[in-house]
Amino acid sequence: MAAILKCKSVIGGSGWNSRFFSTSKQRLSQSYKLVVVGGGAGGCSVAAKFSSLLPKNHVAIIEPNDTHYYQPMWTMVGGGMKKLEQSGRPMSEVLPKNARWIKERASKFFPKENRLVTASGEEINYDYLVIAMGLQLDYNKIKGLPEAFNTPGVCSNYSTLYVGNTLESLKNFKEGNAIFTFPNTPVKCAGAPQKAMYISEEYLRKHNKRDKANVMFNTSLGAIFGVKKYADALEKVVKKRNIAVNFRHELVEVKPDTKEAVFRLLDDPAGATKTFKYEMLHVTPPMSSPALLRANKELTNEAGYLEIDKSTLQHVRFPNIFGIGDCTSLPTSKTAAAIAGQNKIVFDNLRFLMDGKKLSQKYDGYTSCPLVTGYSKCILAEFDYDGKPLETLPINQAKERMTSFFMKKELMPLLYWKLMLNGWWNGPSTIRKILHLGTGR
Ligand code: FAD
Ligand code: UQ1
Repeated sequence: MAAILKCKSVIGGSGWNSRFFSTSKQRLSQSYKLVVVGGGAGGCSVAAKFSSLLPKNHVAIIEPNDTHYYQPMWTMVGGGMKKLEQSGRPMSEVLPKNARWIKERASKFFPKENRLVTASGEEINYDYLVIAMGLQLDYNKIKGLPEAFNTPGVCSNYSTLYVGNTLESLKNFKEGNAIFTFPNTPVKCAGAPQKAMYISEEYLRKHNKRDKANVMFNTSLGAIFGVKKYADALEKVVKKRNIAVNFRHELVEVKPDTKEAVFRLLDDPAGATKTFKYEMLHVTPPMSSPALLRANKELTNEAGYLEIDKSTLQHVRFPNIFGIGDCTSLPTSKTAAAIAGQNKIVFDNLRFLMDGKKLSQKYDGYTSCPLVTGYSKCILAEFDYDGKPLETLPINQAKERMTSFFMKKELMPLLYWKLMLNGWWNGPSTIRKILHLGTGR
């Protein structure tokens, strides 16, 4: 009965979706010109662009969540500069009005048959598909988590559930190690683990607890940042602020009873571990491509990411599938800023494909990481696939600046909610070209 009612309500609409038909007594099948899986930063911005191009309800977005979060704000939430509520908006308000929202989880892809099935068993057919499913957080790969988040001092800016613990841990900090971790997997916003640390370090200084704190960055990586220009700047910051950096340390266990964190020493051939006492432990979890995507070997590369061409963003085996954002194989740092650089490429190339034209737009790997170094300063890293800085402003952005901090804290959220999610922000490349006129960058 529910199925029949649903069918009626959509038949009442116009356009593509009127090709609804029942494949069995229980199961409905829907068809769309374009289906977007995921209504996060990438899915929402691409769907907005196509919804203005195509007639009403020719685009469908599959997204199960009620709330859309502006995740970059969680760094500020952790430091008490913003409230968690400010980072979320109802999904119904951010998804394009011209598109149909299928409030479900996609559960299986059949790319050879141009269809997928949702968790409720509904079949969705498409002519074109954009996959924008983000990353999965794997807290449970660390022994003792997530349970230890219910104990003093354990926090994580990466989840709405635990970001509130960060300020709480700082307020309650008495004496001991404040440890900030970086996992042995790709992560979203690779700068965010150390942003949490710089803000916390300044908090402890401001509240006269710094001399009681031993601040340390225990990272699985072998360098503080992947791009030399910004790594050099950050090395000076940690030195100046007396922060210890322990490279090739991977968090493997949290023992809340004894307030100990166990790290695997990645360069030790025998796989030895080292245990640190903590008063505060900020965890950046291991992350992976969503399990459902990883399960489909036709769509993914060996590491489980959606395998797309790094220039055109078209799938390497299925020409009518494109990808955007964190769930893809693109060899660049996974950020919302990168998505701003990708969404016009996906839009143009997919539009060209629909019109039988050549895919001529090429993504250069642009990404950006506003490396907040405290409550008023920021290093604004911007770079491409080759790790070559691609700075928007005609100043040295590797320098800690209040202007960069203001952009990160106040301007970026506006840019995101007002422009990017409506499909009107394609990254700063045009601004950069104007500001760098004559310099060839
Ligand atoms: P997401 O925005 O995560 O969206 C994925 C969507 O897919 C979700 O809505 C999810 O519900 C949906 N989905 C998942 N599985 C399914 C399924 N089976 N069916 C249907 N839908 C599904 N970026 C910056 O540019 N600058 C920053 O300063 C910055 N700081 C950050 C700080 C933190 C603490 C964090 C966590 C992130 C930060 N980022 C920053 C990174 C940025 O938020 C992400 O790169 C960006 O949100 C990725 O967008 P996405 O669309 O790929 O994934
Ligand atoms: C950006 O475009 C963007 O997406 C909206 C972000 O995400 C929040 C960013 O953090 C940054 C830095 C950019 C890049 C934009 C400019 C103006 C440098």
